[in-house]
Amino acid sequence: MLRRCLAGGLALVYPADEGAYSEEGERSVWLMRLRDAALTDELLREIPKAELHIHIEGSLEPQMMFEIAARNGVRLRYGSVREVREAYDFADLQTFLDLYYEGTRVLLHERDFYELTFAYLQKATSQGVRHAEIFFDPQAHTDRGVAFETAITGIHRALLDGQRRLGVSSHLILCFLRHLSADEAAETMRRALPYKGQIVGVGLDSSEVGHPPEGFKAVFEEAARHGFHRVAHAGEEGPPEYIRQALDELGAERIDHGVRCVEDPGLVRRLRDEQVPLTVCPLSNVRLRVFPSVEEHPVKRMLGEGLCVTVNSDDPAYFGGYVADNYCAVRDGLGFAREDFRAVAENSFRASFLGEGEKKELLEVLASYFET
Ligand code: ES4
Ligand code: ZN
Repeated sequence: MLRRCLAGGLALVYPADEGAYSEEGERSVWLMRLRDAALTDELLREIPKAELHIHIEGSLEPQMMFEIAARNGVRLRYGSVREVREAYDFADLQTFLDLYYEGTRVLLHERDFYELTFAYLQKATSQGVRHAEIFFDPQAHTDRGVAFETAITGIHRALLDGQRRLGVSSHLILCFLRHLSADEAAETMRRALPYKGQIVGVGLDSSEVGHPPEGFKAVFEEAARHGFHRVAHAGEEGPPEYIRQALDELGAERIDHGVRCVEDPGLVRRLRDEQVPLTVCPLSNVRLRVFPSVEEHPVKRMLGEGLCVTVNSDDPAYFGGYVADNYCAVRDGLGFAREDFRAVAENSFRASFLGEGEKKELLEVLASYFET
């Protein structure tokens, strides 16, 4: 089907590799995509958007990893930035996480967390991010002897400066590491309480398979009692059942990833009917081999099914791109059109934990961007 072109010239784009055809009975039909020539990288960067799925520790660029390691006297197992990048060839989520936790070892002082966070906000604002809801993994730091206070104070100070100097608003979401115990999550919740005013919600991340959401029911209930929003990674590598558990047992208001919902039509219906936001991260899913390529990623189908999809970066330093780079990837790989980008950007503000007034303001900025 030809897509309506609202903004100028159309270009025919043929798939880059010969494998990208669909089988229709006996016939092989080349998929030809119409690409809106006006959808330049620059235009996609300029779309006002919220980023709702970004792990701050996953924004640690190799360059910064080396700088901070040097000043903190931390020995890395790589000799150069190039060697680090070469190591970023992941077989799955776990092989990535092993390197991700290794990278966090350089972060020792408040200043390190500040610089990491402010650098992310600079990069994000250069890609059109007006509001960011940022995950952090306190247990990745407290388990190494770095105080909860050190991490959150550095991050929070950068968030305040981001608002003041860059005009980007932000919220912080504390993630529990699901490969650790529920008791350790509860202890982390207790440590967070003195900083309640600096944290908008709790999440659940790390190694998914074998660590179902239901194990964290009690700590999510405790978080809810304290007024925290709740989100959870589910259906990234784990089965659709984990998405159901995240909703029913944890009271998750958004599902991070959620892409394996496509295997379960009943669940897709539910997610659509309830308009549960899904924070999808296409480049992450390809790098971690959840899907073989962006061309085969279901995000366009999910949007077409009426799901509340947002597009995000996850761990941008490790997965080859920030949020607008993910927008470019779905343009190139899946033929995302102008109205698709408008939908995901609108969803990003609607699905955020901003107040209704702030959402309305940002949705108006977005509307005027698309209408001029
Ligand atoms: C993560 Cl991609 C991903 N999945 C689960 N947990 C994570 N922590 C950081 N990145
Ligand atoms: Zn994630």
